[in-house]
This record gives sequence, C-alpha cells and structure tokens, in this order.
Amino acid sequence: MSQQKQLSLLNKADEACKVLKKHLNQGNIVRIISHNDADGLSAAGIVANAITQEGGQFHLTIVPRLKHKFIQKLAQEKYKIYFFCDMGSAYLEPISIIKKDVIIADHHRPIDYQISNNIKHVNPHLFGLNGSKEISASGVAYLIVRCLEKKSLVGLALSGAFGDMQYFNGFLGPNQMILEEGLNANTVEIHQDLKIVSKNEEPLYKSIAYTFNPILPGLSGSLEDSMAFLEKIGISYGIKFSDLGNEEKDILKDELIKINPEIFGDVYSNPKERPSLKNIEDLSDILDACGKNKKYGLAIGICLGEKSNALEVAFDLQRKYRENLIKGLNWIKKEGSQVLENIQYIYTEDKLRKSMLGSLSSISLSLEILEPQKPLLALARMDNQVKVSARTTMNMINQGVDLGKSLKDASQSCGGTGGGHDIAAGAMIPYKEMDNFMSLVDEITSYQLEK
Ligand SMILES: [Mn+2]
Repeated sequence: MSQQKQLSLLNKADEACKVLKKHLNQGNIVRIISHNDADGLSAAGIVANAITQEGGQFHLTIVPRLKHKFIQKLAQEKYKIYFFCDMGSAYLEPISIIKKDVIIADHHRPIDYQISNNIKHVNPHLFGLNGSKEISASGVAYLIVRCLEKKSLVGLALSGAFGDMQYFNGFLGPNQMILEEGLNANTVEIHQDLKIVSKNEEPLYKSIAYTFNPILPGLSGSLEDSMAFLEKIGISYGIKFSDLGNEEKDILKDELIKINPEIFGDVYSNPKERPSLKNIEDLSDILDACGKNKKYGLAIGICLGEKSNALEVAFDLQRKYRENLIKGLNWIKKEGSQVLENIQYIYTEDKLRKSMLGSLSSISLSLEILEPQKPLLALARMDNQVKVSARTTMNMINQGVDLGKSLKDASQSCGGTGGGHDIAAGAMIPYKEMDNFMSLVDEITSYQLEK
C-alpha cells in the first residue's frame, strides 16, 4: 500500500522532471523560487546543482513566504519555466495566472484547487503520504531531478529533512528510500558516533552547549554548565572534539550517554563534501543560520560547492546566531510564558529574538524551560501585523493537537493567513486581532484534545 503511494509520488516527480529536461534542452533559464529555511535552501540547492551540472542556467529568488503581489510580478517575467520549492501548494490559485510551465515541489498541505496541465504539482499529501514526517521539499526536489541521475545530491535532500525535523532516529517512507539510494551510490555514509555539533569547528564545551538534537538536559543551551561538566569528568573544555584522544572520546561518550542515550547513534555524512560540511546535520544547521541572517546567496553558494571564503563567513554567522540563541533562551528562562487554558504564548518586539522565535520555541519545549504539555505560540510584532510561530511535541500530537489546522482556521477568521504541519505551524494576523486569535487557537486546541 505505502509502496504504491510512493510509486505514485515518483511517477508525478518523473512527469515534472521531463518538463524540466525539455526546457534545459531548449536552453531556457529556469526561474527558481524557494523558501528561506534549511529545507527550502537545500531544495533550491538541489535544483540549482542539477541545472548547473546539466549545463543550464537559473535565476533564483529566496523568500520567507509567497505573496500574491510577488506571484503577479513573476507572471509578468519572460521565463518559460518556473520552479517553486517548499511553497506553492497553498497558492495554486494565484500561481495559476502564470501561463508558462510551472513545477511545484512542496510538502505543505495543499489546498483543493483544480490546476491546469501546465502546472506539475508534486506533493506527498496528494498521494496519501505524510509531508510532515516522510519527505520534505528537498526530498521532493531530489525526486524531481532524479531522472537526471543526481545521486550526488542525496546529502542535500537529507539536509532539508533534518532541517524540517523529519528524523526520528531514522527516516521514514520516501526519505528512507532516498537515503538508501545515497548509501548505494556512496554519496552518503552512516557511522556510529557522538551526535554533538561542529566537532571540527568549535571548542568542546560549545559543541555540547549548542547540541539541541538530541537534547542534553542540563547541558544544551548553557555554556557554563557544559564547561563545568567537562571539568568534572577531567576533559579540557577548550579543545575540539576532533582533537581529543581516543581514551578521552570514550570517557566523554560514556558520560554523555548517561545524560541521554540518544546522544550516541547514527551520524550521517557526505564523504565527498569538504571536511567541515561532511556532517549532514551540520550542513543543515549552517544553511539555517544563513537563511535566518538573510544571506541566501551565501547559502546557495555553499550548496553549489563555492570554494571562496563563503564557508568562513557562514561559520561566523552561525557563531553569532548560536550566541543569540543562548541569549534568547535566557530571556525565556527569565520571562516564562503567558499561560491560557490549553496553550501558552511568548511575545516579543525585539528584532533579534523575532528572527529566531521558531527555534527558540522548539528548544524551550524540548528543554522543558516551558511546560511541554501546552502548545507554544511565539508572537512577533511586524508593524501592524503579528507573525506567529507555533510549536508542540509528538506527545501532544498523539493526543490530537494539530497546529497546522488550528492556526489555519483561527487566522482565517481573524483576517490573516496561516497553516503548516501538525507539530510546527505559522500564521500572519493583524495586530489588533491578536487577543482574539489567541482565544480562538485556545478553543480549537481544546476541541482537538477532546476528540
Ligand atoms: Mn519545508
């Protein structure tokens, strides 16, 4: 059954690939539009790489979200082929004004809309597959360029899946199929190791404090506690993990496993990548940091294997981002959240915090800085609008919570827009409707929990 679903998705992707191939053969420039998070940037990186390898050209724009005005502008451009990644499925109607060939590689819940034949809409939900868990936009983009034999791009496909939190001690469905393809082609390797970040880049105490996936209770998010922990077990905290002796690595491993056994496990790497980008989760983190700093060109440059000082610039961005993340977590530790009956929220007008609210929310719940039993809405004021990022836990989803649905319905009745996945969703609402919006989400969540 699920094999059949996967096959239908592959067939649809293949249809889109044929359209792409046709335009590449005709020498047409591909107009790529993608999302600014790790998944969207990985997806754009896959398409851009595939086109470059085929000797073609592209014009790429990264945006935080699709807007009607932007689509209208695109429709007036002279391109013959448009390629949307990580967005588009909720905008089928506005996109329909583009009368050229259009490919949509998305994994967000699509709206019900009859599209005409010039649009190749590739989305796992259309075939009964789960776009929150089984494949992300980078995976869909990979499946689309697959007919051009692009197994070298499996690492990027998985980087997007990691970015969209689709790793559950393993991959599911199409993600797993893509992984196996990479393993067979030797473009991905799995080995057992400590799953701490930036092992070749950062002093050990930072590698530990900046590790949030899996979480290390008492250490993640705290430089001081990580330092104290290393001092206690007799390992110098200023050294990089990669420079530790084997004996020290073993001691560290044993001690970290006591804190969270999941810290030792499968590490995914791309053997053909530059050393500091071999680890696919690290790559995903770096793309995420570029995206959050609006350095989209840098992110795509890294995906395309640029040799200049791009990497150093990106690492600096990542360092700053991580420092700010810790500051943000300290802010939440200090301020706490406002608690309603079924949900809780945090609100900020601070520019730095606004740029990382989604990550701050996920981490606050997993570190249990905030009560994980209540879905968390993070609200950021943008002039007379409020941007909402909502996060919850697998446990709450199993109890019925679906943030994608509640944010979609509540934002629509407040004159805003919203939607997303059950575990992570977003919305944009008028500022004056903020209280109203919150009580609606609170109420819808209560219904979801009753069912
Ligand atoms: Mn995505």
